[in-house]
Amino acid sequence: MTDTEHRAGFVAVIGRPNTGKSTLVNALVGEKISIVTSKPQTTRHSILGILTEPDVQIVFVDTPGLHAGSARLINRTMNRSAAASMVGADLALFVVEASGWTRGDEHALQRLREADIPAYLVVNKLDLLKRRADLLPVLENYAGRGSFVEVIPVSARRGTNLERLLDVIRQSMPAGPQLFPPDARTDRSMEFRIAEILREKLLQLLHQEVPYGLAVEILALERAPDIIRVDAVIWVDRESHQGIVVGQGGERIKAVGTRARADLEEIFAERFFLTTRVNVKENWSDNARALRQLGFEESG
Ligand SMILES: Nc1nc2c(ncn2[C@@H]2O[C@H](COP(=O)(O)OP(=O)(O)OP(=O)(O)O)[C@@H](O)[C@H]2O)c(=O)[nH]1
Ligand SMILES: [Mg+2]
Repeated sequence: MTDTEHRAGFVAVIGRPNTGKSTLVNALVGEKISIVTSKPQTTRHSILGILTEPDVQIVFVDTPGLHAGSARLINRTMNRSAAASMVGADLALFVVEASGWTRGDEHALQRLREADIPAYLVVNKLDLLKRRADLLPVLENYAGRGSFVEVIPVSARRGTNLERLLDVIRQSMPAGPQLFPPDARTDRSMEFRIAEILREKLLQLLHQEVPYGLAVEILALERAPDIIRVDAVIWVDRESHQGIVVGQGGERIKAVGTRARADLEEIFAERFFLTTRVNVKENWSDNARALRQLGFEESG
């Protein structure tokens, strides 16, 4: 293979929930592709983030955090989606946190072993280590836990060491033509991304058990010359959550709309007009038909 040969490939970004996978994909691609919150199980679908450079195209697959416990159908669907993303991937980034190796990491690592693809161990949230001297023992301890090509410490949030990570990924991509058009950033529709941004704001503004019972569906998207009109439904899985999401005098739902609109206008460089309402769909997260309607793949 000569240096001038074009390379392209898929990189599955996997790990337990909340390690910073989506933050990392957004930082590597240079655009907000995937939503980020402080709550585990934020990402529910596999989402492509595409980085196109003159000589290489890297297709990152952000995935739902792998987790044990498959009480509800949505959890089984999320885990299956993450595992499926490793099939056919050229490379995996196994993302853990610098602050400690957990049982959740061990569980996720087992799924990686089953996939049998080359993996880099990405030790994220480096910025949270109090002393630099703490890093080396952490890296040594982690390296022996699996068979990784290399261990790379980063801070996805601060952008630390991401160039180094990108360099090794570039080198690992197989020779081949572009897999997506050069201007593509993701495989997801505008509707999907709008629903996700709304869900991000809801997750950020809600606490305890409510967030896990939320889903957002876009009923209509109309492109007028100077504005995009969006009609969205927020589904909750029990009656008592409806009022919590709406908030007193509609305050919370209004804040969600305002924050979502600000993000959308930045991402898409268009003006948005959002209409949202909150409806109840009892127990949707354990219902195959409801999951299919909400765009969950392979939820049989
Ligand atoms: N301090 C610090 N926080 C980070 C870093 N990267 C991500 N975070 C935070 O970690 C939390 C989880 O980030 P996400 O990117 O949503 O994590 P995820 O792995 O995609 O989570 P799931 O989608 O739930 O699996 C958020 O509060 C992020 O801001 C980092 O490098 N440093
Ligand atoms: Mg995520």
